[in-house]
Amino acid sequence: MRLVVISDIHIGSGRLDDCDAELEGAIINFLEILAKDTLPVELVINGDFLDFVQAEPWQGTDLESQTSANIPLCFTEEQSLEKLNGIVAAHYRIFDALNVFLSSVAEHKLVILPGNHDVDFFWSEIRKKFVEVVSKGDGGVQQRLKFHLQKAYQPQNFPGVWIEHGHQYDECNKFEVHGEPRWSEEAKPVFIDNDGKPRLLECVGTRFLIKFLNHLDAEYPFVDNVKPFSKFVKMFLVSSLVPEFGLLKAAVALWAFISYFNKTAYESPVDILGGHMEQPNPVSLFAKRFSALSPQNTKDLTSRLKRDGFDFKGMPFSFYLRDDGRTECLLDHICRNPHILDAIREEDIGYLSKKSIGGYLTLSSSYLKDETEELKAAAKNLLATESISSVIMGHTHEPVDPVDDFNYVNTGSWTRNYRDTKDQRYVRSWDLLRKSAYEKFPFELSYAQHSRQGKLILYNTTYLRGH
Ligand SMILES: [Mn+2]
Repeated sequence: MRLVVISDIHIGSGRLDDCDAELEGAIINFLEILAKDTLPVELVINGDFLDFVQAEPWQGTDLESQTSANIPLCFTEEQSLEKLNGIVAAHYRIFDALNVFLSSVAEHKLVILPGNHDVDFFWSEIRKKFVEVVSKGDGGVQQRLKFHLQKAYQPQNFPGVWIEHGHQYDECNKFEVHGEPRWSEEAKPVFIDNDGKPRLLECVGTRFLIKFLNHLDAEYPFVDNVKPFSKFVKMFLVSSLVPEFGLLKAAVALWAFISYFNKTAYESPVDILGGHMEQPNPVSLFAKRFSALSPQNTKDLTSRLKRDGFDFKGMPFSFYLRDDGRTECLLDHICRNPHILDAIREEDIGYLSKKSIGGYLTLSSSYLKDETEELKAAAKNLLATESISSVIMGHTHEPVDPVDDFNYVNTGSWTRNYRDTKDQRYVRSWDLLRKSAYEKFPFELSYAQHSRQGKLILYNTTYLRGH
């Protein structure tokens, strides 16, 4: 038996779908190769196989709700099902390839673990529909397709192997309520909302995507492809605080993110932000950012704010930028009504260079936790347990190769991801996140295998467009 582990394929549908034709082809090709393997294969898809958060429908106020105790919730089972139907329609060839894989060798097996983008697998209707689509009614195939709704999967045939998506070690994407994990059959990430409807628990990362990033993604399709999240915040989101270096919309999204942490019952924001938010004060950076708007933009924004119910109390816009308390009040209003920013036109998006951003770099250093390191630390702890000898995770989208004394791999992602190259080190702009920057986002197909000697191997091939 051969153990093959992949993760983070993010198959979606519609405008925000990361899985383009080239990627789809690569996935099908991979499954066809596995199908032909004469040795029985246990294929484990370790989370974020499908992307429900970005699959259509992703707009609409009905996608979010909360419990009577203000715990944020997102999709109902019905909404998840609508999303799944869209994904299947857009990528039926991948589901066919899974069927071919399972039906070509009678011992081939598929195990699916949910990740933070497909927590929807906790719904029974989603699992039922998935099995129906992949098995095409074949009972033998159905028996060899399993979902594992627990924190980690330890395959019976491979003692000592621990497989886990990894989001539970990521402050922004973990599923927890009042310190209790909600990621198992016994403690499902499902709660009843104010209207009595069962819905999925919404982690901070998902909330951020639904509220802000998904809207930017339409124009900048690669905003969610700079991973891990902390890297994106450091490179792009924080830059938007500096006039002419990014979108005001993005800056506001960043503010919403920070204040969201301050207002929830989650862990202290200081844990996530590294305690460096005071130097320099982000509110004053926002004030500076707003002050730098052109007179026309200021005028348009002011009238839009008035129209949307912001009470200027007879004072000019600039009055609200002179004092931190007032600026915060303005920001909170915009966060609740982000469409207000449609009133302004932003054209000049400068390059980020080491020289010209001084203050930005100060703010960004140790801004967020480094997810890749967080997961490595968790793997180290697991490996210290006697019964665990190999750890496989995903989630961060940054592949990690095993080293001699550390039998841990991260399978990265099959989506296009930004790679830092030497010549690009200090010159980047928001333009990089537009569709035209395609070639800067190669993809890497990585999969982990477990050798007979108990060592993990990570195979990867980088694909560049046209290569
Ligand atoms: Mn993930």
